[in-house]
Amino acid sequence: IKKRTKWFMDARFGMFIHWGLYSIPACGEWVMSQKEMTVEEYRGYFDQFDPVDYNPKKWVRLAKNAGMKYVVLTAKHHDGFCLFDSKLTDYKATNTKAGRDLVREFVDACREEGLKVGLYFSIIDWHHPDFPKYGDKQHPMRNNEAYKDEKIDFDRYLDYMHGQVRELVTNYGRLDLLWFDFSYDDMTGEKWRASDLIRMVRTFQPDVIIDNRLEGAGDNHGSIAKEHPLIYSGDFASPEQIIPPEGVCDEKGEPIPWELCATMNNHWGYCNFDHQYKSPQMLVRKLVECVSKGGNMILNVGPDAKGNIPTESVDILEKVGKWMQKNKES
Ligand code: JFZ
Repeated sequence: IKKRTKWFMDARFGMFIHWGLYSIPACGEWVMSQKEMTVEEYRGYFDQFDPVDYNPKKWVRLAKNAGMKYVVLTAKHHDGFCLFDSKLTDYKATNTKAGRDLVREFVDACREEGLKVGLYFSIIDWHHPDFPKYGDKQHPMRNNEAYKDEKIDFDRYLDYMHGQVRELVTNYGRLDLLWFDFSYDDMTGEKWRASDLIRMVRTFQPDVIIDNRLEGAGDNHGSIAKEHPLIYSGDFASPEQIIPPEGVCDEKGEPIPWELCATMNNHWGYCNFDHQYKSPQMLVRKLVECVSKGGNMILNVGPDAKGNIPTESVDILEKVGKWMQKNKES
């Protein structure tokens, strides 16, 4: 097991935060794709975005009091909207009513509270003109005949995507974790020029730990468990929602780092009609099960459009925190 994953293996419990323009329609982060919205239609949320209650210190303190040791925020999700001040696009928080780099404040808050900092970055981008549309499995315009014969320059998209990752790894000091999401179909690492991407990341952030989703997602762990992992195989496996019954092992049967990503209800992004929250008891049991099998759990919250974590989630995290406090090693 690589040395850089030590803190991660010790940390065991983190907070995932899915937050962006999709918090406004309040029905999950896939709304643009689910409702097959055009870039123009979706732009309405960009014009509306005004997170008056954004206070990442509050989020980070909540995480810390729940016993979490790291926090990962969606710097950019599939919709392409950037919470950070990318020089490569106008489609960013800086140009909304928020008027500032929201990732910067998040990173500062984590450091101030002494938690490790992670950024989620979607390699999928439904806003960029050079991203494949018609016939793609999940693009909002996948069924729109108007895009059938459209010529795109995918390399131009990749230059843009790599450029944004470069901004993230050079403009915010030392990052602890990068969470790329995700390869699908035949979009394996090479199609994203993932070897170059990771080499670039490593020149600036030799110790950052990286998930395994440049190679796949869900059940497909990619080459991380193989004898000769690819350079972009990542530092940890990222099973989703379901705890692997035996943990995650490599080909020789040796355990490898992994992290269950789980959300409290049934959505990642804020959803105002999803009240199906797991109980604090169930979440503690899940965490204990992950840890007993050598894994981490990253538990998701979806703040609303103003920047407030739903009260249900706050309540659950406070109860989890009480259990952590009572049972922590002295
Ligand atoms: C991905 C995102 O699409 C989703 O919005 C969220 O950010 C989540 C943490 O990650 O969701 C996936 C991606 C791939 C699989 C499942 C969920 N998969 O292949 O099983």
